[in-house]
Amino acid sequence: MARTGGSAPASEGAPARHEALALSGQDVVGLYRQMVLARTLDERIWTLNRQGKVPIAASSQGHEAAELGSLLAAVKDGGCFLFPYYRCLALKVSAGLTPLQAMLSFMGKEGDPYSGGRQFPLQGANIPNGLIQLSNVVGAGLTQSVGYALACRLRGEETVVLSYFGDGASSQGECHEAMNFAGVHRLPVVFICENNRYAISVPLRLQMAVDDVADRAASYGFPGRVVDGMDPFDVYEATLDAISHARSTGPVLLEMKVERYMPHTTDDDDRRYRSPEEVEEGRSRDPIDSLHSYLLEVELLTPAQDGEIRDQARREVNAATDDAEAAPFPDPSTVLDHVYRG
Ligand SMILES: Cc1ncc(C[n+]2csc(CCOP(=O)(O)OP(=O)(O)O)c2C)c(N)n1
Ligand SMILES: [Mg+2]
Repeated sequence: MARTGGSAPASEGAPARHEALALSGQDVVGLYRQMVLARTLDERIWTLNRQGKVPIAASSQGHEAAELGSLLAAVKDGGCFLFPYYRCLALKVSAGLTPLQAMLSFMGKEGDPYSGGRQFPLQGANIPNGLIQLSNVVGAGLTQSVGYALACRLRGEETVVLSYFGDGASSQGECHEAMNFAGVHRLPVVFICENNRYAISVPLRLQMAVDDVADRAASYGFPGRVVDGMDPFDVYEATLDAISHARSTGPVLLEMKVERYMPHTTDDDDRRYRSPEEVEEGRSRDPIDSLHSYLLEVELLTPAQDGEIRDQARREVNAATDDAEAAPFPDPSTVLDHVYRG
């Protein structure tokens, strides 16, 4: 008997959960494939940090269902633009960035498509894949994404902007400014808060006096909804709905409750502020395990196919690691290229 969890199949007689959402078997297996690849890459990056080859990384382990369920909705819609934040590795590699491009960026190598090895990893504009994350200043992406949505409106485009941020960012002044402005002008933005209950070491109860970030939406005049961010189907359904509302009516705030499996970044030691039991409890609801069980139960996946998906992810990540290690660092004589000097 497969484990029931966030992605539990429908009961006897009812359509399977993905069918009820008009998703094909290929869609769901594709989602699983993306999750496995993102996790494999993320784990490798962490190992490379410990070997001294990656200076710093923020992990999306535990956030995959929130990032990839919402990305699937954006892809199905076909008219979205993404403003991720620094934790969105899974989102970025599934939105079109290759594992090699990601690895070059994490190692600070010449071919880094974002900044040629000069910036925090995966940070900057990646226009071919419809991604902008200009900095890791917490909350700054929110106002930028709202400005982008306003520009789309002025140009007469139908684009909906998906703006990702953390629970800690929701306590920043820029979050208020962005949501207030978006609410006043009914801009086509879906605000996606990946609430992992921590801002580095600061727990949620010291960041805000209410339980749900989603409650704040009411004060900006638009809907807010709490979503189980460990369940890709709930995430997909809520995001698709929110995109449609954003395009026709105005902003929506989705609060995805997620787990952060790793420390804040590779520079952090989370044993100083949370118990191993708390992390273990979160791991018992791993979105990859739940989707795996679901796929076996609805017979969209066999153990052999699963093995092939995992081998394929390992091969891709191995090749990306080898190629990025062999790539040169930027030529020191180019250090001031693309730098604004006034
Ligand atoms: C304006 C600003 N203040 C502080 C920091 C340092 N900082 C980096 S990440 C972070 C925590 C953000 O937490 P949250 O928004 O919940 O995102 P998470 O990392 O948990 O996904 C802080 C305080 C920063 N980068 N920018
Ligand atoms: Mg957080």
